[in-house]
Amino acid sequence: MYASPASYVAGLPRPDRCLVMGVVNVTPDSFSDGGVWFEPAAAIAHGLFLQGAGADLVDVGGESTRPGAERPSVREELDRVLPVVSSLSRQGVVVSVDTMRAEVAVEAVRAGARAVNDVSGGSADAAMLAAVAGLDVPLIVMHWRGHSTTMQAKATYTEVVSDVRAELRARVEAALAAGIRSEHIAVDPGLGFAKTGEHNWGLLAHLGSLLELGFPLIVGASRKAFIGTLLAEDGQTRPVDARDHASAAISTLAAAGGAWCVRVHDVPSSLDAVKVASRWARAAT
Ligand code: PMM
Repeated sequence: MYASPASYVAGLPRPDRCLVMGVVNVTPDSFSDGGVWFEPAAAIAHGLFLQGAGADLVDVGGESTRPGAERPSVREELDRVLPVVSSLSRQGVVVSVDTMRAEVAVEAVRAGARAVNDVSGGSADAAMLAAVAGLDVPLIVMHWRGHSTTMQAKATYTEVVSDVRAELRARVEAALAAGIRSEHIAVDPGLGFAKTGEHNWGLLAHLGSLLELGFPLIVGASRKAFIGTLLAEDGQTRPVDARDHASAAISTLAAAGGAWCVRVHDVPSSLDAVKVASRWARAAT
């Protein structure tokens, strides 16, 4: 059950366990926390809170990827993320910027971001991979098939695990060809992006197959709809704000399955979870 210990991404923290990435969505409409951290001061305070709670890194995003979401303009996205990235970075928080736009990635790294988290794996903006190569920072390459307005129509697979693995491999090869160093790449199955709940569970249950790509693996399950469906009672989906225990359970299993990092909204529960997984794995060796 226990895959080899989490590998490292150059330039990011290296605790002796799976990393915990806390999420700050500076958006009016993200499904998990939309609108709550939309004002810069609130987003900054939340980022500091997540760091204080033990987050190894804090992911700042200005574009909602909820199914059906409309995209903000580049200017709007920059205005959302830059003040937050720069303030958190100045205060010692390790920040990744969650963006599909090269221009936003470049400006965010100039403002202090230490990594780029592109949910499109460099597919949405033809300039992204070369830009990240030029910045010489880590890139999270997520599996993605299209923007939020169209993605659920693309949730068809011959076999989800091998299809996602092959598509991720192609994106990693594109990243390497663009000049991104291999020690700067992490991969992500993109739970919920052009995927049904069934697909998400299949991917979680086969993280080992994704580890075969040979890159650190990040898992972003926190508060997603498939958890709400699992925990539904009397036909009522479990509300977003009551999915953190299950999210932490997934963090435990992901860490035990060899994940390098989990991307979560509630940091304390997942930090405890990955500590348990790490201690358990040590006892098993
Ligand atoms: N999910 C969301 C946004 N960004 N980034 C990565 N690397 N992996 C994810 O699974 C992911 C992501 C959407 O969820 P949110 O609205 O809670 O941020």
